[in-house]
Amino acid sequence: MSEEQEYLVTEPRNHVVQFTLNRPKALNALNGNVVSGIAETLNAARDNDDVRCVLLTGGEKVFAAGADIKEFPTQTVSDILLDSRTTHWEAIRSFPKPIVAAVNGYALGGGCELAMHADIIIAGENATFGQPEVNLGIIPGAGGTQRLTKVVGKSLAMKMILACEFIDARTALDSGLVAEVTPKETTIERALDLAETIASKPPLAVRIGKQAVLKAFDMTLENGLEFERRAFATLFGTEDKAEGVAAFVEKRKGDFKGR
Ligand code: DAK
Repeated sequence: MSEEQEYLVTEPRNHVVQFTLNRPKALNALNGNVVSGIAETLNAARDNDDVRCVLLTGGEKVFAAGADIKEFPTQTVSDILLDSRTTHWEAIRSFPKPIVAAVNGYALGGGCELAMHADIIIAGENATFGQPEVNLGIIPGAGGTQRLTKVVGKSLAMKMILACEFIDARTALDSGLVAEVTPKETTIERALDLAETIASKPPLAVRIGKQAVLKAFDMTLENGLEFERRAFATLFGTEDKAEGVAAFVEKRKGDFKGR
């Protein structure tokens, strides 16, 4: 991986695109180029039927130490309000296919927020999560106050956001922020295996399953259950459902087309 490339996009497994942050000297700080690179990659992956799952990682040492603070001194209120990064974050938020994050080392500020945009986080034993923006006189700006609180609860979120205390991988696991903790050497491999497994499933069911789970965050239980009922019924009309059921009955592996 060349030092000049601030990120790398690869296709390490069938139907899986991997986005690797690559600014190790700046602890993978998310500058404008990288944030727009993530959005562009996801927009392309969204429109490519061959892509069924995305893996986000920063490698074995660090995920991302937040937005690039060195871009902050010249930024004004209107710069931030009109910042194209808001559109880029929206592209990440609304990406309809599954995202798995492999997090080693620091995931701070925008880095923690980026990880929380993933649907599943696999953390290395060396992972450290935090939202230290208050140290800079600001607050999290890419959903951290909302998503972290919904995932880990009020008290821990307040401790992380107001006192800027970091949490380690085990605490992240105990609080539900991450799905698994692995040795740092195997985090990416485990996340890739998971991404490949997801990519082998019926794509429409996976996509609608993601949508339905996310509804739990912003709908009442009643509305969420109604969404689920309708989505469940809709999937009964798909070719993938016919193939999945036939494959089960015939004791073979399903061949899913996403239709
Ligand atoms: N930005 C730029 N450079 C960074 C950086 C960052 N966030 N974090 C680290 N670096 C750089 C350091 O400046 C240093 O560079 P050199 O001095 O060698 O040139 C190099 O990475 C190594 O860092 P340290 O020497 O500090 O390494 P340590 O091991 O001593 O400390 C640390 C590691 C992660 C604890 C420390 O670097 C640190 O506290 N970093 C800052 C963490 C932070 O405050 N993160 C939050 C940033 S604010 C937006 C949405 C969201 C956001 C912004 C806009 N919109 C929708 C518009 C998000 C905001 C943020 O994330």
